[in-house]
Amino acid sequence: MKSIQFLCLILLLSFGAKTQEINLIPEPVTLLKQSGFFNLKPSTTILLSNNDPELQRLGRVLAEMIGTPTGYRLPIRTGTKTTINAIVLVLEKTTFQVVGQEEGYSLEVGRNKIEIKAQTTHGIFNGLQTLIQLFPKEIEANAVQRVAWNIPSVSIQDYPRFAWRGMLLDVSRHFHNKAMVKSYLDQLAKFKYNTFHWHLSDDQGWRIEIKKYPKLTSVGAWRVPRVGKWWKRPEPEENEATTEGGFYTQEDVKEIVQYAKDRYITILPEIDVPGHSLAILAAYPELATVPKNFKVNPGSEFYRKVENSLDPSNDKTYEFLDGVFTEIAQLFPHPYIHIGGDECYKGYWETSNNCKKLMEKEGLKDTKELQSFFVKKVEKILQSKGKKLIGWDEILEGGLAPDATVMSWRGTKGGIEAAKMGHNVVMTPSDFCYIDLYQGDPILEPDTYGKLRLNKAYSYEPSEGIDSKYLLGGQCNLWSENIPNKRQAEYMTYPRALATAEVFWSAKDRKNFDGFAKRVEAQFARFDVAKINYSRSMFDPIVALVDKQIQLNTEVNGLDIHYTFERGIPDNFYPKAKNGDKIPIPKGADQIRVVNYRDGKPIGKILLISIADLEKR
Ligand code: TNX
Repeated sequence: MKSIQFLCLILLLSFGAKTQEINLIPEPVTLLKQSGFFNLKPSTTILLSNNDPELQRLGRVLAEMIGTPTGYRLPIRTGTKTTINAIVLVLEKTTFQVVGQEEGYSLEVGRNKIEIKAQTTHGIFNGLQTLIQLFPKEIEANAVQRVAWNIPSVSIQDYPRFAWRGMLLDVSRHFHNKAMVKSYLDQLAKFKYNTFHWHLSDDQGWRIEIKKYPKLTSVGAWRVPRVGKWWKRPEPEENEATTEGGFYTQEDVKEIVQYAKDRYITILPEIDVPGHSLAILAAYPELATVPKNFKVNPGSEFYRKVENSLDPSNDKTYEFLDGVFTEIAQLFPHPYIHIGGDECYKGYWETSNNCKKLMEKEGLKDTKELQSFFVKKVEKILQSKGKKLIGWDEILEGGLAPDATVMSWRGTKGGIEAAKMGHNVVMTPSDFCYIDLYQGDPILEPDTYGKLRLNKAYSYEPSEGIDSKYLLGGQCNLWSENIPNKRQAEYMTYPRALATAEVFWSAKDRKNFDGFAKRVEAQFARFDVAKINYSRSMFDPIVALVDKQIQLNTEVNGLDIHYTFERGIPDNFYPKAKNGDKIPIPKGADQIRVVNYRDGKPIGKILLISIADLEKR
């Protein structure tokens, strides 16, 4: 009898051991694995250290997160009496003596209880996200699952490296509705993002109700329906119905701001001016240097051919912006408003008499200084609403506004320069942080601009060349020219947003790509349960022409590469290459097919590319 009990115990422990895998993203500052696990039962109590209303809310949030997939209705109690079989949330002012302490937390999982301690409810919230990631993946389900709810014993101390951990979503190029935005925020919160940069206006659509300027949405939010290659789509026809688009009412915005706040995410609204303003001009043509019958752009080529910049010499422009920013400032609690400032085409300013006159009067030597004049005036408008200005790094050109913060996207130099001048910076260099770019071979991916693989996104080091005093943090950006829907938004966001989450949260010395890739894969399984899309492009072959030979590579370790120059579909019986091998091109070869295998199973897509294409690259 004894030996059977013993056997059962061994089985139980080994079952427990199987669930012991810990795959947290972002990686915590310190993590100590211990033996054993906590088993969650229907009787497990959520114990809150005090009556703080927000702590109480978080207790209910936790009960709900656990309730749906487990089917358990965990009781919630308040008190300090030590208990067993409890998840204890302790809000106390004992300080972490570290940077980012406001968001820090400790998490102890023992056999008898789980305890999260933090000095702020934001810290508690972060601890909860980590705790959920320690659960079996089925915790992500939205219906009851039958699994043992074991949580591996562990001791974690954690806090962020940077205070600003952002994600931009462009809702102009393609409109993404309220439900999509909420779902997107749900995911961001899991990876400890705390800033949602909402790109609300651009040439292809204005997306937020402004009561004072109703045409912004009745006209500016709608365009003619088009599909096809972005920038090559047929232009709007005269009198064609504008049926594609959408916008958020102010009630929607309030709801989303609150939804984000409940997840410890603040929303940074962006109104992109003075360039990228075609949707504004479609609604209010009088704000252009030469008013015309402007049309919201449907993805056709127009840059430089059609004016898309506001007239900086017109008082009405500033009156308009004052009206818009009054309402924006009231809707969004974020201390900043993003005014864009990027890629402003100034060709029409150059030929405008009013602009020339203004430049002469103000002693502005070129249109870059004219844009700087504009931005400085906008900064005053924002300040009058109690807001700080942030803009893309173009706002450096022609002179930076006195208190402006710079978002560095054209590489890192804008950020470096601004920080040297004593301005705050947020880093989002396109070659590391633009998740609208190709994540695998362009032949296998939807059209976009440049390339950004997962390992490159992961390799980013934000502090290079920048005094940490001015470095607020960074973000990654999902521009949506080629993001028609939620599934594609998720495909482009994950896994690269996991890399960025770690870049901006985790300690520098904890970074390790191989370990990260393994954790990403575990996260994929959780996404599957949560029905969130993601890209598996990190498993795809990488093919290049080097020294007149074909070089084969993989992005992650441990894959076998199989290939053929003949007309067959390669599998693991075909020739095998090692990572980095260079293969001579056989005479007459016009194409190569490559596929990766792992442990005898195909993984990733089959890549077919012509030698001619490779030569062109
Ligand atoms: C540049 S980043 C832009 C966006 C595009 C993006 C595409 C920035 C400030 N401007 O308008 O969508 O590239 O990658």
